[in-house]
Amino acid sequence: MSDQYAHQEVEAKWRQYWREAGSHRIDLKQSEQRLYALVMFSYPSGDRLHIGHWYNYGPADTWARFKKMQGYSVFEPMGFDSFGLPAENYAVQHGIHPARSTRENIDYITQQLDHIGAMYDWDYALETSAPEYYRWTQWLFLTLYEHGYAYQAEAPVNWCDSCGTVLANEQVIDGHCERCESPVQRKEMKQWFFRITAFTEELLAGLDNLDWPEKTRKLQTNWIGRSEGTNISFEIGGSGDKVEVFTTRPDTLYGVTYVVFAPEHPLVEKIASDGQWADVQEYINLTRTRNEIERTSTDREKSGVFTGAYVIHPLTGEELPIWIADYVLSSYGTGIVMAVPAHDQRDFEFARKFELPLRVVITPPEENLDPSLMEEAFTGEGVMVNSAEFNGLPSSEGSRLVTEHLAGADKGDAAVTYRLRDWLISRQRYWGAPIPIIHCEQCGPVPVSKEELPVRLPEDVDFRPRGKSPLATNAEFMQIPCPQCGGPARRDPDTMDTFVCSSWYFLRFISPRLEDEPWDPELVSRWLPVDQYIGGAEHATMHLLYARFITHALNSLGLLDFKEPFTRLVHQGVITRNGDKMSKSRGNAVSPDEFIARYGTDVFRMYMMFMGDYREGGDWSDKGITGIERFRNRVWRAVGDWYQADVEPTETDMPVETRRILHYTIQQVTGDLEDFHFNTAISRLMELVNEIYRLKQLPEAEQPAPANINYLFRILTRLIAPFAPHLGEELWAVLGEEPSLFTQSWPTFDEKALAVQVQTIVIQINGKVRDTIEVPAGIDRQQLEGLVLERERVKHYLAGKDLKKLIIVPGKLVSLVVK
Ligand code: ANZ
Ligand code: ZN
Repeated sequence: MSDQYAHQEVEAKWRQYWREAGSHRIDLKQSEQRLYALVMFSYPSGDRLHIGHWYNYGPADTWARFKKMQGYSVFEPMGFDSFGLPAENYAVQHGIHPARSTRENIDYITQQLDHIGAMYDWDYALETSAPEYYRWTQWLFLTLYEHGYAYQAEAPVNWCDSCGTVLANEQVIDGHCERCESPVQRKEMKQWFFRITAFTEELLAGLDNLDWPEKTRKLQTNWIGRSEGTNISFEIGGSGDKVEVFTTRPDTLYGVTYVVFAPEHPLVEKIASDGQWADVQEYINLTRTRNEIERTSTDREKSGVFTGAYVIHPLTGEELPIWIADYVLSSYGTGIVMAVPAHDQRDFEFARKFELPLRVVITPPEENLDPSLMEEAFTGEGVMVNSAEFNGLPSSEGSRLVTEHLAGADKGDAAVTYRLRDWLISRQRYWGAPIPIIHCEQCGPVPVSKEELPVRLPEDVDFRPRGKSPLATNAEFMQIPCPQCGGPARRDPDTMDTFVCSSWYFLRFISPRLEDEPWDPELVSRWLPVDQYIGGAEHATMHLLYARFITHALNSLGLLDFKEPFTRLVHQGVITRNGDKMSKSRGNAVSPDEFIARYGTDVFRMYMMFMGDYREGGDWSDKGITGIERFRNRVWRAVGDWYQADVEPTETDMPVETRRILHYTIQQVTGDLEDFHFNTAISRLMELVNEIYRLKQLPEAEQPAPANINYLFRILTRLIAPFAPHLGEELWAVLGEEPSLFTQSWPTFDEKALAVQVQTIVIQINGKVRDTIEVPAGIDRQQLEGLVLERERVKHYLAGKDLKKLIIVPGKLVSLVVK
C-alpha cells in the first residue's frame, strides 16, 4: 500500500464501483424499514453548484449513509427545479434559448453532484421543465381548479413599465426595478390564484406536530398571522351604505376620531366629495408606486388625504371624517381602519400630522392621560374611560362586552382575520409550465381536458420581456378552438410560478417515469411523508408553506392519506464569505470544484462538516482544510502501517481505558450524527485516532495486542465512512473485506464499557505524601505519569529541581524523587 493517499484515483474508483455495482439502486417496491431522506432539489439557474449547495447535500448524504448502515432502506433522490425566472433571465442575457441553457446547466451540475459521492439513485431523477413532469403540474392545477382551489381574479402586481413586465416582490428594490431601476407601479391585472386560505386553520394546527425548527414554525405562524378581533359596522353619512372595520381593540371604540380607507378601496371613488376628488385621485396614483413594505414601514412619515365624506359612529352617532392613507392596506382585514390616535401609534402620528383630535379612552390603572401632553400613543391595556356605560372596565373585559353589545345591536361581531393571502401563481413569463386553460368568448375559461396534457411549452417563442406574456406572441400556440363550443378561443398565455413545480416534486420522486398517473398511490402511501427533509431556512414561508398547502389540499380531495409532507426538517446554516451570504449575484461564491480537485471529495465533505455546527453554518475560509487533509492522511497511514492482515481482530483483553474511549466514540458519533452535529462527531473521531497513535507509541510490551488494534481499525473505518465514503470503502478493502462497506451494520456501544472505575492514587515526593489524584482504573503508565506531572502541587515541588526518579505502583502510588 502506497504512502501517499491518491485521492483522485481512489475516489474515482469507488464512484465507478458504486455505479457499476448499482450500490445506490433502490427498489421502492421491495424495501422494508423505509426512510425517505430528501434534500431540496437543485435549481439550475445558470449558477453552478457552489459551496452553499454542497453544504446542503454533502452532510445530508452523511446522515443518509449513517441511516443506511443502521439498517434503513434509504431513499435519497436528486432532481432539478429547472423552470423559473433565473434560467429565463440567464437566457435573455446570453441570447441562448432557456431550453438549451437549462440542459447544459443540468448536465454540468449532474457531474458536480456526482462528485459529492452521494447515494443518489439517478433512475429517480426528475426535471420539472420536462413535459413528462409539467404535464402533472398542469394536472395538479386542473385538479385544484375542479374543486374551486384555483381561480382567476384581478390583483395588483408590481409593474415595471420600462421592462414591460411584472416583477416579483423580491425584484423590487426600494420601489424600483431591480434590473433597470425605473420606478415600479402597482397595476391591476388578471391573475391566477391558488386558494391556500381555504386551509389556514389546518396549516396552523398542523405545525404543532412537526419536528421542525422552532423558528421556522414561528415564521409560518406569523406569516399566516391569525388575529382575533371584532368587525364593527359604520354607516356612511348621507348614503346609508355600511362599511366594516376590523379591530383588535374594540375597547377603544369610543376613542375613534376618524376612519381611514385603503386608497385602493373600491368605495373611495364613490364616497369622495367633488371638492376632494382631485386630491384623492392624485394620492391613489401615488400609492401605486409604493409597495407594502414601504407602506407599512413605521419610520416613514405618514401621508394621506381627506375624502370629504363622513361615517356615523355606531354607538355615539357622531360624524367622523373619512381619510385615505397608504398605511392602511387593502389586502388586510376589511381594508378600513377605525383610527384611535390616543391608543394606536400609527393613528397617533397621522393625527398629529393632520391635526385630528385625540380622545383618551384607556388609562393605565390609577393614572390620567392628558391628550395634549402625550408624546406617543398609549397602546397598553388599562381601564376604560370616556366610554359611557363601559367606564371603569378593564380593557380585556371591555373588549368582550363592547363586542357583545355591538352584536346585540347588529352593528358588529367577533371576527378572525389572517395575514395569509391566496397564492398568486401566474407569471407573465416564458420559462414555466403553461396554465392549462382555454379562454372562450362564449364559454369563458374552459379547462383543457386532463387526457390532452401536457399543454406543451412551445420552443419557438420570443421570450424577451415585451410587456406581455411571451407566449401571447406565438399565434400558433395561442389560437385553439374552444373544447366546449368549438368556437374561436385563446390559450391562457401565462405560466405557473416555479413554486408550483416544487410544491409536489417529493410525490413524483417515488415514480418519476409513471405514465398515466402523477404518482403511484400505493408506493406514496408506503414511503411518505418524507422522514427527513434538509434545506435552507430561506424557504421557511414560501416553498415549505406551499408544499404543506398542496399536501393538505390533496389530502382533502382523498388523493393522499397524510396531510403533512415533511415530518422532520433540518435547515443547514448559511455559509458566508467575509460575513456576506454567498451568491452568484454578489460575485462572492466559492466554487467547490478546485478544492475537490486539490484535496478530494472526502476531505472537502469533512471540512465543511467540521467548520461549525451544521445548523449554524459559518464563514468560509479554506484555512483549516489542510488540517482535515492531515487527519485523513493520518487515518490512512495508521491503518497502512499498523493493521496486521494475518491477525483476527478482537476486542477481548483490550485495555479498559482504550475500550472506554472506543465505546465512548461510538456512542457520541451515533448521537451526534442522529442530530446533525457533524463537527463534534468528527472531533470524537480525531480523538479515537489520537488514542491509536498514542498506543502505538508506547513501548512494545505495553501496547495492546495487534488483534485489539485491528479491532479499533474495523470500528474506526465504519464510523468514518458516512463522512468520507470513498475513504471508508478504501480502508475496508485494506482491512481485507469485500465492498461495499455500506452494507455493513453501524457499530453499537457497550454501556458497561463507558462506566469507568476511578482509582485514587497517592503521590509521594521524596518519601512524603504531597497529593492525591483520581484516575480511571486501568490507566496506563505513560498517561498516569503525564497526569501526575501536570499537577500544580507536583510542579511546585519540582520547580528549579530535577526529577531523578519516578516509580509507579499500579493502582496505588506514584513516587517521585527530586533534587
Ligand atoms: C383600532 C385600534 C385601536 C387598533 C388600538 C389597534 C390599536 P393585527 O394585530 O395585526 O391584526 N388594521 C386593521 N386593518 C388594517 C389594514 N387593512 N391595514 C392596516 N392596519 C389595519 O392588527 C389589527 C389592527 O390593525 C386593527 O386594530 C387596526 O387598528 C389595524 F388602540 O383598530 B386597530
Ligand atoms: Zn366556447
